[in-house]
Amino acid sequence: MTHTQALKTLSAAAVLALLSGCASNPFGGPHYVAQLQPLNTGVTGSATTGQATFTEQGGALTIDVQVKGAPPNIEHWQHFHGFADGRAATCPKMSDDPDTDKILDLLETAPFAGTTMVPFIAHPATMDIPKGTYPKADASGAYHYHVTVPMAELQAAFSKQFPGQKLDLDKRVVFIHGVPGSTKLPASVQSLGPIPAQVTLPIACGVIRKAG
Ligand SMILES: [Cu+2]
Repeated sequence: MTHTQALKTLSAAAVLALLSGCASNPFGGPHYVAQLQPLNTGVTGSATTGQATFTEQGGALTIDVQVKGAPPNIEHWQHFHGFADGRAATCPKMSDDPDTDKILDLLETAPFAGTTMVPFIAHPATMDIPKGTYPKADASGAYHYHVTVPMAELQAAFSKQFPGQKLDLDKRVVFIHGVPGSTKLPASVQSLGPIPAQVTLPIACGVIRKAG
């Protein structure tokens, strides 16, 4: 490639990066995208949508999550979920609800999506799912989460929690959770241990796919 060709390629990539509107890496390592589709709209009364991107560059992983249509003015738990046995996770559909409450709770996602793995909190490598700081939606139900974490640190924390497993982003799914604490839910709606079902109720899911 000549110098001029290289410059042209670089500028085209830079334009694409600007057009895509996220912190992408025109020159760097792998890039992954999850398109978030709404779940439990019957409870939220709105369609929670958005996009999560994962960009590896220079030994760091940048996690960027843009959400709209979420229940406003509350914190939203968000993680990637997956299987610790190498299986690829998928997003459940509302029709996969095994009981008759028409609500897909966290435990009912497990056969499709596995377990909660990495929290998208202020410091993901702490792996502190219950106590981490999650983003809060604004009055319109939107938020933007953006964090860069050293890849080695996150991988080490992950392998400690899930021995023998790698991050394997393209086998994971992103979940957004959370409805207001005042939301009435039937007793059939289950949660994780003592955590209220309103906190863990899935409101959007997206399969993470490797992008070109
Ligand atoms: Cu989750």
